[in-house]
Amino acid sequence: MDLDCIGSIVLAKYLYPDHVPVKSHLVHPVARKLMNLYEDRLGFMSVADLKGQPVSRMVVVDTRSIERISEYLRWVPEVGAIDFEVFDHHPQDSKDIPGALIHEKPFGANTTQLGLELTRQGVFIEPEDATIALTGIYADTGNFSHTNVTAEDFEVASYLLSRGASLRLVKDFLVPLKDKQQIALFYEILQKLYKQTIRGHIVQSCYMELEEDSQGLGAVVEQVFNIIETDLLLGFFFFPSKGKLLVIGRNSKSRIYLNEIMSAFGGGGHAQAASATIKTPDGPRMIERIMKFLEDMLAPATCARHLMTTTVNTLQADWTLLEASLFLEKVGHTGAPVVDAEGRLVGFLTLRDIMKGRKGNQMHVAVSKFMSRSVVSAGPDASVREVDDLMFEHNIGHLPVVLDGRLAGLVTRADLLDFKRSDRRRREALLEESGLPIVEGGFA
Ligand SMILES: [Mn+2]
Repeated sequence: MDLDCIGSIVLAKYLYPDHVPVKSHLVHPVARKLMNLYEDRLGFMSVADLKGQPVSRMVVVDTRSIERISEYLRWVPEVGAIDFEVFDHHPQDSKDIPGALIHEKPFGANTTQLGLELTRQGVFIEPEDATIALTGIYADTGNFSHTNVTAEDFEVASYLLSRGASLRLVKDFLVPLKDKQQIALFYEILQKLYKQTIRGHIVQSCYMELEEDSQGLGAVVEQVFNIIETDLLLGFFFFPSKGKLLVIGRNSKSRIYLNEIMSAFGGGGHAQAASATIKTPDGPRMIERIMKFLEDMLAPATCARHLMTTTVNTLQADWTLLEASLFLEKVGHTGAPVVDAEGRLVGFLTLRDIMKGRKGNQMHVAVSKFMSRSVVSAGPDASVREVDDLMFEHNIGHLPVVLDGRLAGLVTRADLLDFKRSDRRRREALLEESGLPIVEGGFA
């Protein structure tokens, strides 16, 4: 629904007072401001509200294509029983709604056709509706500057002004050229989206070749991201004349860090929104490499269960400090989790705790008296990042992993460092293998 479409709807309501306007799920970005202000007044029902409703007539405005109204027919039980009446200013098309009564007038704006009918019938139009309709005419005629403008467009505009349309509001609803380019891009991206599932994540991407670096590409990608359903959205914009590929990404999953993925080839940003600029003479080839890299990066995340040792040397709560001390010496540890007879984690005892007992001559006392009881632990599914944060925040060298209260394993600082080191090496090797060069970073 663009401005001319909404203008047409508002006037169609006068011609067909017993009909109900139905809102498309795709509102043109250019019409959003007007919709925000007038949505209540327009009194739309949603396409979903049509579900199971017996529909006998549909009045279609600003399009005559059956494809463009398919969303409206999805829930209607008997499409064959519907009488269609169409008001359009586009030329005939092979996708015309079959059997429809079509009113076709080649006016600059479609709103003009409905407005002309109202002037003939002498119908009284409210000032707010006149404003909405006039906005539609201004939008589709390029402020009366396009070559499609007809005398009727002026005639209806004049009538709407006389009915109290506000030119100040009309001007406010129309957007400048820069935004128009963005809107065109927005629609092109929507058309070109390619959907795939990578390791269980929905990834939508599009590829476009552009001549000029267009300002606000990030904002356009953002708009697309807001209306589609996806985990990841990647916009690839290749500038052949500049030998440059711009990658703009958006992400809705909390466990995916897009900034880390982008930083691998010189980009950056945030976990949810990041971008990179890569010098390359061959955009499509570079994208292949990036997607391969992405597939590896989206591998199921390493978590505590992968880092931990499952054969943990544990202490029993009822052992004496002396027994515990001898045991730790034997296994060469500086501390160990303490479990009860059922294997439940009840505390943690370190050599430092034992020192205290030794100083106080209490080596015969039970471990449970000297152990710390508030043990920091993690679940088996805790991410590497969470494990890292816990160990750093609490300044601990051992992190017990607990499942249903029972000790399932133990992550040590050495386990964590080993993992980080090998993970870094793995990424570096992958990058080298993929041939992704590092040039300049960027935010979008
Ligand atoms: Mn139109």
